[in-house]
Amino acid sequence: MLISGGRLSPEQVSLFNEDGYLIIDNVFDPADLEPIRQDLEREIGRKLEQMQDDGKLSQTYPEASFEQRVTRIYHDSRENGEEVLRHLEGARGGGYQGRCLFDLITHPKLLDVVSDLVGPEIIASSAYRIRPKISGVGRGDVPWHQDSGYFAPHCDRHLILTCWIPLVDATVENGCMEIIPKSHKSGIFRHHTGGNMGLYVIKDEDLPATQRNKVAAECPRGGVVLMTNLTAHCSTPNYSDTIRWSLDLRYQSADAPNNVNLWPGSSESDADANTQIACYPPEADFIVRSSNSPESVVDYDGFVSRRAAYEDLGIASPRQWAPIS
Ligand SMILES: O=C(O)CCC(=O)C(=O)O
Repeated sequence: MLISGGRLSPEQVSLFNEDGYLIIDNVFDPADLEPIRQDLEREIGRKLEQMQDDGKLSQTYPEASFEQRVTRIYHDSRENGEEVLRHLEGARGGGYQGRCLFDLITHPKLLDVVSDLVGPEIIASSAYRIRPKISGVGRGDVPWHQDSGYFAPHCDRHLILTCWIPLVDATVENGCMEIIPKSHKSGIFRHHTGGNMGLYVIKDEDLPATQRNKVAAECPRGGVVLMTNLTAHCSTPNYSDTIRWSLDLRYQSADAPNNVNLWPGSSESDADANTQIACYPPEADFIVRSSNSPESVVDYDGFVSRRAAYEDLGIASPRQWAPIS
């Protein structure tokens, strides 16, 4: 589906509300994604040189493409591949945090679309991820879940919008997501711990009967998959011989619970408040668009320092589930 004038039409907003997801093929010009792609390539190069200097690997495959290089490292040594992936992925404040990432998170074209669903006061919610899904390696396969399975229960009734952005065309072959339309209308499903890579998982028998209507969320480079936090989705194996690079970014209204005014670790009461209030307390939320208080919009340095402040805090995940049996 396409947008015109960079904004969602009222019909597209209704479709999103009805189905719990929407795939827009043309949010970005493919060229808009070049800076982050090139910066990730440079970051991978730097990391591999450092690992080579540390004597961890002899081959760094500088001639390999963005879609191939980390695969070669991974297939030579799982341990080295994991180290590179962890370096990039980002969780609890870590991972790749180049300016090009910030520029993408705050890209006006993306925020225009986000504002059509979330409203004009936009907070980039804490949990964003970079996902290089390597062919033939199951670590990138994500079991059925709702993002709210990870968020605090009091946030189930708020919209936390996922913007899933492929850096290459995402297809069934290279492991795009699958989505169950309208699943966001049934509240939170029971999750369990112990899915692939320790992720939360909804068992098949706990998924709604409409799972038979699941759709493959194929999306071209330049497009964005928009989803609610209650939309059930999973991510399928990569059967291609290239890496399926994507980012998932999240946004919410400033009216939804958040931790933008809390500086973690400054006092015990802050930490308590943080745990009770934010939708995903382990990581930092930050304001990316505001007409009410434009001065509160974070700049790149503010983004990096807020993320860093949460990095080693070890704040517990706000939602706990029983182990899978
Ligand atoms: O990128 C993927 O393969 C999975 C993404 C996902 O599950 C999510 O964004 O919640």
